[in-house]
Amino acid sequence: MSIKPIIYLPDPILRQQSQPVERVDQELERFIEDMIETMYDAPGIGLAAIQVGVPRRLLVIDVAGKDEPRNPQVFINPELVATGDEMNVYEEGCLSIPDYYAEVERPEAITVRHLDRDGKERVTEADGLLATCLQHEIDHLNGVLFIDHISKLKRDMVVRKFTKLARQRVTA
Ligand code: GNR
Ligand code: NI
Repeated sequence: MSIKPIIYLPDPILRQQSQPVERVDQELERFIEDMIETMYDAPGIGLAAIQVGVPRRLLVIDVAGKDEPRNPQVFINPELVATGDEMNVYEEGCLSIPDYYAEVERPEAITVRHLDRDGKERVTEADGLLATCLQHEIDHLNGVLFIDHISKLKRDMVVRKFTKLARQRVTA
C-alpha cells in the first residue's frame, strides 16, 4: 500500500478524459487500496484516479462522519443515469485546488450505474453530500473541475493564483 502524490491545478493532466476500466483484477484492487489510503491521508471525502495521474474511470468516496466507522465506497466506470429536479448548494473544495472553497449548485439526488470493487454491476441512489461528492468526482473523470461551475471572474482568479504557486514550486 502506498500514498500517491496528488496533482494540482493548473496541471493539464486534470483536464484529460479518463478511459473506462477494462478489467477488475488484482492489479486494480491494489491501486484501489492506494487510492483509499491516499484519500484518508489527504484527508478528503473523495478521490478520482486522475488526481493521482491515472486516466481511468475510477473513484473512491467516504462521506462517513468523524465519529462514524470508515465507509470507503468504490465506483468503477460510473454513469449518471438520472438526476432529480431539486437542486442543492454545497460549499465544495478539491484536493487538487487546496484551500479554495466555493458554492456549487448541483442536483440534490442522482442515480449512478457502476461496477463495485468486485466488478459487480450496481445501481446507487445518492442524495445530500454523497450525491454532491459523486458528481464532483464524475466531473473529474471528464476533465471538469468544480471551479468550472463558478463565475469566470472567480475561476480566472483561482487559476492565476495556482499558476503562480506552481511556478514558485519549480523555481524554488
Ligand atoms: O475532500 C473533498 N471534499 C469535498 C467537499 C465538498 C464537495 C466535494 C468534495 S470532494 C473533495 C475531494 C476531492 O477533491 N475529490 O475530487
Ligand atoms: Ni476534486
